[in-house]
Amino acid sequence: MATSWRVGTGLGYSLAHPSGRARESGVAIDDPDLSTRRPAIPPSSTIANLSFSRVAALTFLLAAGLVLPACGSGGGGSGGQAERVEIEVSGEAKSVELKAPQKIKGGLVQMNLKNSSKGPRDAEIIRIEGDQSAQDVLKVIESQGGPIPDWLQDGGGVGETAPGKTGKVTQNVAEGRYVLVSAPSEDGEPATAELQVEGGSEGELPKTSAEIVATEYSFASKGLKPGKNAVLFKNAGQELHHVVAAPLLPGKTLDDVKKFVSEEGEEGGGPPPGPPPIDFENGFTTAVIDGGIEQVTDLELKKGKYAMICFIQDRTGGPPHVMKGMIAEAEVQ
Ligand SMILES: [Cu+2]
Repeated sequence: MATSWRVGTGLGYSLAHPSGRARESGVAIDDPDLSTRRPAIPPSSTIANLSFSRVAALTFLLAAGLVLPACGSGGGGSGGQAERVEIEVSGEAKSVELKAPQKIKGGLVQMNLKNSSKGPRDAEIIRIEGDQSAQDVLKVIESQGGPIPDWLQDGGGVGETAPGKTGKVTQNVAEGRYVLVSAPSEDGEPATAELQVEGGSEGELPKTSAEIVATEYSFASKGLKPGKNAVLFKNAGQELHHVVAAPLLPGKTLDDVKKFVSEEGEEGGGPPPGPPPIDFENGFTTAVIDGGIEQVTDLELKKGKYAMICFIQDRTGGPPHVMKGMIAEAEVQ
């Protein structure tokens, strides 16, 4: 996924790939007719754009992803007994090489994504209920605003991680066959790997004081502090969701971000006029997760206000959730 805040269509992959797959007609936020239109993702060369794209890409994956049984949240578990899964990505901007185990024990799992590549990368997992291939998964991800088939379940994994860093996520992972997807930071093909998850013991997620809860079509957050946070990201809705977030620049408001996003999604549009109202460099994205899934992820945050956005579409297809109002402010204090 390239990184930018482009409003892509649904599953982040489109966003991540500004090269054109994702470009079509634009759609404005609050457009009453959006159910039949798709947002455009104009390619742009700015860092900001990159961020958006990336987010989108991740989103997609997540959406497809995990349908794990949710386990008790806020339990007293330390996560200490979680099965550790080490994933490493390398490669230049347009390419991704993915190193990951082919088989892991499920239940409570801590996934560590070491990013040895030149750009931001994610590692999202999707459970496959049929005999579909990784290519079939990518096809869904590339479909703009198309339906998300029922054979794609759960979601999860590690959101966008900066080069040289290791991203960490803890969640319960159901038994089954998974596809692991990592998208490039620029236009290019994502890398995929098959992952077999065998039964393990579900456990309680590590306790956190910070959380972000997604539903249709809104976010609620609390306890976010400057610096490193362990954050519970929970999907309390029915549809797939992710979080793409970035700090508001000084003097900018959520309305400015809404305007920016809808302009970016406009038909035939190149980058919107004027600088983006958000600080893409300090943004973050989570993996895409299905309703009932939750995970604890480490996020590095700055004091101030963030805009949180979801770019995933409904399972029945349609515009990215931001077009249905899934954009909210988070306070980091
Ligand atoms: Cu959503």
